[in-house]
Amino acid sequence: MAARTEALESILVEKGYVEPAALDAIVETYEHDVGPRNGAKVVARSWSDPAYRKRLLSDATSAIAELGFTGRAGEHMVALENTPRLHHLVVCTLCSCYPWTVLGLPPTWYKSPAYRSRAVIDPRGVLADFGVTLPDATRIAVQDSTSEVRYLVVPMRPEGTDGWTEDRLAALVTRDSMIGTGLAMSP
Ligand SMILES: [Co+2]
Repeated sequence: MAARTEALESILVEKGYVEPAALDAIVETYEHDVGPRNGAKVVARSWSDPAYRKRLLSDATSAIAELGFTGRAGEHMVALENTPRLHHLVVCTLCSCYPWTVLGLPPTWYKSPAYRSRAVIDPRGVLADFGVTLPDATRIAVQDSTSEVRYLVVPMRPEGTDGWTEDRLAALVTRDSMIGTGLAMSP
């Protein structure tokens, strides 16, 4: 499918029907504007509002829809909360299933065979590649996405953010922290 898509894209570009820059712009939009910012708002709300957090953890699809984020690849969402004892890392071992409505389009590495296999075999090694070192006591749970269920990781709220507004908090929530390959930024 990937080869077919690439072949189709190169023909369309060759014939002048699409601009590679336009395709890049669409991907950029999903990566930087539409996607992860949505997820960051969900995470910031869950950090600020205990009742919302409870709804998010029990029925993520509805809780995310409350903020207006619905659509393709977001129909069956599950939110997983990271804690000092348990860290969730999301992968799609089969292909590249990803929660578009909250995170946008998946980054290239998420689709790579290396990430998809190593995340399962050596999650700590993968985290180290991303610059994340967790205490030995923290268990890592690798979550395999499917086209049916897609995951949003709720990273731990950083220290020193008491009383922060949701907007300020959301700015600390990176895309990778919602996949589990990163942590939320420190203020
Ligand atoms: Co998949």
